[in-house]
Amino acid sequence: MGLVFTRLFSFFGNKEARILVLGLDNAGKTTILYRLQMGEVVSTIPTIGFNVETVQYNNIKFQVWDLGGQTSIRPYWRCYFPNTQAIIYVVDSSDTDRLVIAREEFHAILEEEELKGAVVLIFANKQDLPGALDDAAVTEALELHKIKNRQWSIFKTSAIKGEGLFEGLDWLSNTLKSGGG
Ligand SMILES: Nc1nc2c(ncn2[C@@H]2O[C@H](COP(=O)(O)OP(=O)(O)OP(=O)(O)O)[C@@H](O)[C@H]2O)c(=O)[nH]1
Ligand SMILES: [Mg+2]
Repeated sequence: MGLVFTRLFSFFGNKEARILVLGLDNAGKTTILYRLQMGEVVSTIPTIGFNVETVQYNNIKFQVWDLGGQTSIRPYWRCYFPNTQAIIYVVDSSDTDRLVIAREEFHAILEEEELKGAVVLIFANKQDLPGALDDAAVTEALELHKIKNRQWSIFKTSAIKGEGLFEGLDWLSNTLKSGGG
């Protein structure tokens, strides 16, 4: 009860949400973070550790944590799991060779007890690249139909062109406002 109250209070009182941005290295997570925060494409280097920024949108203050996705640092993702309302899972839709790994990492995240209540937004990123799979194909490849007891949605994005990102945040803020996460 105490915990529920605290969460409701922090949510509706301050309208804050803690969001983790996860996905394989090179998926575009850091590019997305700064696109959302500054509205610009920044040049990135692979993230060792994390970046965290606040994004104010639709009356919600999103505290967005962008974690490095390299194989050797993925085990540290779990340090950031507690008190997370939502996950943005970013996929490089043109990196078809690694979609199997992306799927495995994704389903491992869904199994995590601490993330049981988190809603999930999937970004099928890099839609501007030739050969990028569309949202239906990424849905299939990630086996999203297997998701149970959780609100989720997928959006086609291009962080470089700035497409699809705020449509995803719209879905996220509406879902969180109506009690998800
Ligand atoms: N064409 C294209 N390139 C993109 C897009 N989003 C990101 N990139 C590029 O992909 C590369 C990796 O982007 P990052 O944002 O650094 O990837 P990351 O997911 O943060 O990678 P890690 O920090 O290693 O986990 C960069 O060269 C970006 O410019 C996109 O939508 N389209
Ligand atoms: Mg990064």
